[in-house]
Amino acid sequence: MIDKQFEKEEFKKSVKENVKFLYRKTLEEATQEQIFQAVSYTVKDVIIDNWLKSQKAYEKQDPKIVYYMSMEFLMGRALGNNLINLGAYGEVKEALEELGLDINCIEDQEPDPALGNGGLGRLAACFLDSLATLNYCAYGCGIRYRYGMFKQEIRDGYQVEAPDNWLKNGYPFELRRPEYAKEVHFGGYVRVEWDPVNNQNKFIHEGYQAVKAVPYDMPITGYNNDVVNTLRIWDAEPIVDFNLDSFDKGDYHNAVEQENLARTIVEVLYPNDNHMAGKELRLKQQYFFVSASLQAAIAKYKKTHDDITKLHEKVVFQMNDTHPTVAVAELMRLLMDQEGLGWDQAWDITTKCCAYTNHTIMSEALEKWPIELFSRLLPRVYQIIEEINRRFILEIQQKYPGNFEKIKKMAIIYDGQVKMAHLAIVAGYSVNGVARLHTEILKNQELKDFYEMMPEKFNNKTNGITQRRFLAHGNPLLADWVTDKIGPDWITDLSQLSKLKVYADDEKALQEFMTIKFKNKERLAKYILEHNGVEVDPHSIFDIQVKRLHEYKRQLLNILHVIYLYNQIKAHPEMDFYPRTFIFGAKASAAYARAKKIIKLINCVADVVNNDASINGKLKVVFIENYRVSNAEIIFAAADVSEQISTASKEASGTGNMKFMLNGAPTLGTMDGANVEIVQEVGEENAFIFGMSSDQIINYENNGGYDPDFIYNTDPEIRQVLMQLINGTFSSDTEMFRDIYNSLLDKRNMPRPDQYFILGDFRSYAEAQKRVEEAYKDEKRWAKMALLNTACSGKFTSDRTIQEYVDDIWHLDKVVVKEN
Ligand code: 26V
Repeated sequence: MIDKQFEKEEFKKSVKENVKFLYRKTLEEATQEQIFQAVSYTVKDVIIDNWLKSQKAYEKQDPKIVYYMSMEFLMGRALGNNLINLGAYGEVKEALEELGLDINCIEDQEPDPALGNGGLGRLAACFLDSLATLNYCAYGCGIRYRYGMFKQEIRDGYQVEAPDNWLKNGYPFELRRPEYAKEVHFGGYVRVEWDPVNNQNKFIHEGYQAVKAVPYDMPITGYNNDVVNTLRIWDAEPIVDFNLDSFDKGDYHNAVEQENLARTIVEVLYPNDNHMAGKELRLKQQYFFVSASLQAAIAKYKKTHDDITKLHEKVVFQMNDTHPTVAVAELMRLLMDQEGLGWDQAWDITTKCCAYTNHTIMSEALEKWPIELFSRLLPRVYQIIEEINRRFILEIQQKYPGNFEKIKKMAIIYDGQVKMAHLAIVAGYSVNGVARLHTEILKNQELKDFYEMMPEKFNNKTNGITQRRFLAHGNPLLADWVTDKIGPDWITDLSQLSKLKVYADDEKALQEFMTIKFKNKERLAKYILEHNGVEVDPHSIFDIQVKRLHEYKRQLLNILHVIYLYNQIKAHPEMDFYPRTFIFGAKASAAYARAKKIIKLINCVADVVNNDASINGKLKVVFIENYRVSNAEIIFAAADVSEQISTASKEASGTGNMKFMLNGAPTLGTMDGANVEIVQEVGEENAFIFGMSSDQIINYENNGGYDPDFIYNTDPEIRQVLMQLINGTFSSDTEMFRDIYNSLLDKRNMPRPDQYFILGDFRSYAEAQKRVEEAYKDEKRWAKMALLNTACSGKFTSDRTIQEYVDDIWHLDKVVVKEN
């Protein structure tokens, strides 16, 4: 049953009233943006009722709560998603049409809340959607960055970063909660005092700077179950009273410093993905949101429970990578210094409350903080980590007497650094990887010593994605077709998609499936024309690679192959060649020079290829500017080929691969991350697999023997492509791509030339691309492959992932909010 407020007449009335109250305008006078705000307020009204209802249900049922602690939540737009989950999208679309408005244009007014970089942040957002949909009580805990992920502009082929001021018009889907503000302390020193009453030392933190953490809550709606959970993101404000106090004391300097700290701490999301820079402000951000979130969680628990030693029965903190790992020490501090527990009791609780997910094995991404910085910024927390470390080393010595190698490799504090992953593993009761292969590599390579010492902690949770956003909302044509064929249950039970397998040889169904794909390609072509000014042919193969730009993801392999194809077509104009559009979308970290050069290369190749009349439009290259969640939805729906070509062993899981698959695009990929499981589900004959295995790669890395120079010298076509990087083919400045060329061949490139085995996999990739072309030419075969990809994608719903977390790690209780 649809909510009364969404009935058309009621809804239209409400939108008009909101426009009047908010802007003193009539609908005709209002801008699209103002109408977006008015529509959102109407939707928020409904949500707030359910929010209160959920709150009440939780209070009554007292379920265990998961706090998903993450520096990043890449939410994407809320309006359309909320309408889908409230079951009101169709109704609202029609109501807006009757007002002469297009729901797509209204949705396009919403800024894309981009409080995350890529995979890790988007995963957090999918998890919140699944948690609410599966009736679990969950809080997302994060930071309300003033500026989210930068906006990418392409100027003269270069990436230019522009600030993302997502709050400038006010964000309708957030609620400021000043009554839940918490104080967070930085710097200062620790004074030790004997407490004769409790017969123990007291640790008193003094001389610190204080910041007020003020939460903003965003509603997270479940699908058709009236559940509304909360994403709580913290803003920083100066502590006014303290300021006045300081002025009184003449401590003007300190007051100004506190004000500055408050202003800078949540200013901007660090736009690196997979690279640890060791910036002090980043550690401040981490501690800031962790401390505030833990204080809030404990306060909430204590409101209805009086025994803090049973905290773990009602609360679990899941740490999204090591970024929030300071939580284990902060929880110890709160339990000891605030709640008065002793070490052993506090440790017992902490190690039953905290769990850790690893998202990468790239060594550059492992977080290590210099002792000097850490102890200066968080003196009391550092003391606690030292004690955790001391006790852990004793344990190592007990288990491996005389083995100092073990201590060196496993200590939390070593070589002047605090190693956050080690802290997370030692204090967490669960350590999980994000795809089967990734978890195996953790157990057998990266974290081998820890796995040997505490095997019971390690487990796998293969990632997933929410079908509500990436099919129901992003691909309405396919969503309706699926519902037409198998009913609507897939929306909350994606395994239902396997029922589509019976259509794999049904010509009519295949035809319908491919017609929908074509319409989605037309939709993307229109987007590309409007936003990039490039005309693309929806009859060509849409071959798409969208993800953050990183060398290990090998966008370079893709574009070098495009150059190779271009050479082939030029050399053999008569050659049979199915028209192809290579589509890229990627942001490079602002400080990652080589990644930015690869963007420039893609754009330079596009310039040459797209303007070469002699190739007859057979090849097109497009770089979609400002790839983000909102345009991703359109892109996945329109893909023929999903490029997942990371160097084997490097991509922990990937989640874009799953979004493509769900939307009926076969994977062209390496046996890396979750690709392995995708192939297992869909069958090798419905994917295009190439390249070295992770074992081969790891073997080369450990034992040497890889020689890109040999490939260069013995394969003239590869050599030609590489020469073109430095002979003026794609830039009159022959030095433009020298660094890229050198990265592949120069012995001085560290740790070795062609670190990501691009030349080593090139031939195998080109050959797989050839198989793609052959398969595509056979229309029926291709349609069957595409359909089977959708039909076999059921495993990759984040609903399945979340249920596994619940069963194996969190042990949450289901709540009932909606009475039947
Ligand atoms: C790491 C770092 C390192 C320190 C500096 C700032 C910073 C910011 C973000 C990150 C996250 C990198 C890890 C990451 O995004 N991993 C991705 O996680 C996805 C979800 O599990 C997974 O699908 C991708 O394969 C994996 O690369």
